[in-house]
Amino acid sequence: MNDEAANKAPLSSEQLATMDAYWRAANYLSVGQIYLKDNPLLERPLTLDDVKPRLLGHWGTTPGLNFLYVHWNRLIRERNLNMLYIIGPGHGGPGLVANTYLEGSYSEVYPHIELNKDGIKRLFRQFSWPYGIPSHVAPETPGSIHEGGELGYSLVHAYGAAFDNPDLIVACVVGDGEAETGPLATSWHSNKFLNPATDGAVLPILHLNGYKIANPTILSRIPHAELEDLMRGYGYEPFTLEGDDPAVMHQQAAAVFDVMLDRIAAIQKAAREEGSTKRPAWPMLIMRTPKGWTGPKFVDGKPVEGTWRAHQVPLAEIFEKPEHLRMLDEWMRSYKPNELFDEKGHFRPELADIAPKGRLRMGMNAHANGGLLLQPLKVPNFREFAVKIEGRGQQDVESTRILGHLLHAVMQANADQKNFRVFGPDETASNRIGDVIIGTGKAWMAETLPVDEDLSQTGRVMEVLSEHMCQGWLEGYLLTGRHGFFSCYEAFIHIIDSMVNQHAKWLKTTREIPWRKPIASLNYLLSSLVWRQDHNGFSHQDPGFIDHLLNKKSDVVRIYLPPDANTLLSVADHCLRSRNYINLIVAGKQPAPQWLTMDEAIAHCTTGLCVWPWASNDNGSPDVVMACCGDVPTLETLAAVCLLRQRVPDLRIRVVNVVDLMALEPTSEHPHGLPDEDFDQLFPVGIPVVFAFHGYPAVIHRLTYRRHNHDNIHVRGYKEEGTTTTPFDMCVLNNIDRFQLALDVIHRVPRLASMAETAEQWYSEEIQRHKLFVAENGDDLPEIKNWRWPRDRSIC
Ligand SMILES: Cc1ncc(C[n+]2csc(CCOP(=O)(O)OP(=O)(O)O)c2C)c(N)n1
Ligand SMILES: [Mg+2]
Repeated sequence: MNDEAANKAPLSSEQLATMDAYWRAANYLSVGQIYLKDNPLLERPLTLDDVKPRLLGHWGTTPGLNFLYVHWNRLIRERNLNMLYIIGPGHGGPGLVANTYLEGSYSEVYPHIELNKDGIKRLFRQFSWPYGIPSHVAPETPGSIHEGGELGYSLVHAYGAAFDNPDLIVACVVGDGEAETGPLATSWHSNKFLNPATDGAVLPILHLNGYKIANPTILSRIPHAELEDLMRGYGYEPFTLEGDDPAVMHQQAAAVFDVMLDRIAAIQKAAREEGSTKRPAWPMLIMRTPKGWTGPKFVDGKPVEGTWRAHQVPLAEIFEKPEHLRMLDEWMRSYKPNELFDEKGHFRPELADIAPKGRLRMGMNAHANGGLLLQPLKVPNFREFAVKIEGRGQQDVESTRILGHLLHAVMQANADQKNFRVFGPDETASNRIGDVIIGTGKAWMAETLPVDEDLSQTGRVMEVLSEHMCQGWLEGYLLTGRHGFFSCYEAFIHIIDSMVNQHAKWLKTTREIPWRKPIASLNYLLSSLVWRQDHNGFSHQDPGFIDHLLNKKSDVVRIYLPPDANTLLSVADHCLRSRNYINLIVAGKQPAPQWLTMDEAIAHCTTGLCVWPWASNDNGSPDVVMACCGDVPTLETLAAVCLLRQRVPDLRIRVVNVVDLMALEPTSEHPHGLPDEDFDQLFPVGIPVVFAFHGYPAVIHRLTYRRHNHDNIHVRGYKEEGTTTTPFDMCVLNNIDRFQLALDVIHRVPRLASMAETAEQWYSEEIQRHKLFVAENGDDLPEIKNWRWPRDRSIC
C-alpha cells in the first residue's frame, strides 16, 4: 500500500457493506455456475441432483476478478468513467458472466437469462454446458474484447484499445502466471507509445494470487521490492494492495484506487491542459490476494485456498464423497444468498443500485462491441496511384512502394477521424511502404536524439520490434472499432501464428452472435519474401504463413498474391474496406516487372484468377496450362513461356495467373472458390498444368485436390532450399526457374516426349552455365537479370 493511500478510509460502513454484499453475490453466482444445474437459491439443502455431472471451470482467479469488478463499478459511478475491462486470466469467465448479470447487461443481450430465479437457474446451467456458453471471457461475454484463453495478450489488447480513445480507461488484469509469457513481458513497454494527451489510459493490475495451475509464479516468489523495481524499470509507478480480510481489503482497495485514478487524472491534465510532453510514470497495481479467496480452505486435509489447488474446481469429487457435497453447500451459503436475492431471485435493489447505469456498465461499453462505433475508413481512389503500363513487363517498380503511396493517402484522409494506424516490427521503411510515415510520424514517447527521424508523440505508425505487440495492439485497435494495417517480413510473421489463431476464433464466433457488430478486417502485408532474401538468406525464407491461415475457417480468411503493383493496389483497397476478415497480402518489395493496366488489374482481382491472353497462344485449346501465383513465379513462368516459344513454336500455351488463392478451392469449401465448370474451362480435364507457386507446393495440391484435373496439376514452389545467393539462383535451387518450368512442360505434354532428351541436355547446360557464372561473378547472368517480356511477342 502506498503512503498516500495508507491512512485513508474512503468507504462509509454502509458503502463497505453494500460493496461486500455485491462481491459476495458475484462469488455466489460464480460458484453456482461451476457446480449447479438446479436449486439456484439454495432453497433446500443441496443434493446430488442439483449438481452438474461434469464439473468444469476455474474458481481460483474468479474471486479476485469479482473483487476488482465491484471496485471498478464504484469508480465508474463516482467519477463518471468510461471503463473497459480486459481480463488476462480469461478462465475466470464465471466472474465476468456473474457481474454482467448483476449489472443487468447480460439479460439485455440474452433476454432468456432473466433477472429472477429462473434466470439464475439458466445462468448456472448454461455455463460449460453442451451448447451453452464457454468457460472463458469469450466473445459471448458482454463487455469483453479479450478471451484470455491463450494467456499473454491482455496488456497489448488493453493498449490497443486505449490508443486514440482519450476518454477511455482500460482496466486490465494480468495474471501472475500470464506475466511469465513472452508477449506479456514485453507488453509493459506499451507505455512508451501511449500519449496521455491523445490516448486513453490503461490501468494494469497484476493479479498476484501466487500460483498458476500447479506451480508458484515467479513474480510472487521474488522479494516485493524487486517486483516493484521491475515495474518501476518498465516505467510504471507501482501501488500495492495485499491481504485477505475482506473488510480491510475493500477499504484499502478503495483508497488505493482513488489515488491511482487521481494520478491518471493528473497525468492527463498535465498533458492536455498544461502542455506537458513528458512520458509519465502511469500507476499500476500489484494485488496480492489468495488464489481461490473465500473458497474452501482445506479439502481432504490439504490446503486449497491460497494455493495452486484452488485453480480449477476445488471440490471435484462431489459424487464420490458426500463430504464434498456438504462442503459445497456450506461454501455457497457462506455468501448468504438470502441477503443477496429475494425469494423470487431478484437481486436486492439496494445492491443492484450500486452498479453503473446504461452504457457506463462495463458489460455495455460500446468500445467492447467495436462494430457499433466503427466509422468507414476513407480510402482515396486507388486508381490515382496506378503504375502506367507502357509495354508489358518493360519497367521495374517496387510494388510495395506504390502501396505506400496509397497508405499515405489513407492516413491523411483519416487524420481527423484518428481511426487508422499502421503497425510493424521496425520494417515499415524496409518493406518500402515508408511514405505512410510522412505527415504523421512514428509513435514514440521515449527519449529522442538528434539522429532520430520521424519520431513523434502523435505518430500513427507504430513500430516496435515485437511482432506480438504489433499484432496485439492492432487486435485491440480493431476490436474497439478502428482500422489498421500490419506489415511484416514474411518469415517472421510466424511469431504471431498463435495470436492470429485466437483472433480467427474470435471472428468466427462473433459471426454467430447477433449483438456483436462487424469490425474492420485484420490486414497483413507480408513482404521481404522468400525469393528475394538478398541480404539475409535461409533464416529469412519461409512462406508458411499461407499454410497456417489455410487451416482457419473459410469465412474468415482471405489470401492474395498480387503479381504487380496495380493488382496490389486493387487488392489493398478491397481489404481496407472489408469487415470481419483476416486478409493476407503477399507482395514483393524489390523492383519487378509490371504486367497489368489498372483496369486489367481490377478485373483480375474481381475474378481472382484468369487467363492472361497477351501471354497465351492457345486459341481456346491449350496443350498445356502454365499457372502462376506470386510475383517471382509469375516472372519465371512468363520467361519460360518465351523459352518454349523459341523451342516449340507450335506449342499452345495458356497462362493463368492466380491473385486470390482461395479461388482455387471449390465453392463448397470457400466463398471465393471458382465453380467447377469455370475451373474446368480454365484447366481443361486431361491437359497438363505446370503451376509455379510462391509458397510451399503442397498448398496448391491441398486447394485443388477435388478438382477434376487435379492429377494433371504439377506444382513447383519453395522446398526449403536457400541461402544468401542471387535472386535467380534461389529459383534454381528450388526448381522453380524458367528452365525447369520449360522442361516440366516438355515432360508433361505427351506429344513432346521425343524432345525430352534434348531438352534435358539443354536444361543441364543452361543451369551449369548459370551456376558457373554466379559463382564467378556473384550476380546473375545479364540475359537473366535483364530479361524482358518482348514488346513484340512473336519474337520471343
Ligand atoms: C499461453 C498459455 N499457456 C498455457 C496455458 C494453460 N494455462 C491455463 S491457466 C494457466 C495458469 C494461469 O496462471 P495465472 O495467469 O496466474 O492465472 P490465475 O492464477 O489468475 O488463474 C495455464 C498455464 C494457457 N492458457 N495459455
Ligand atoms: Mg496466478
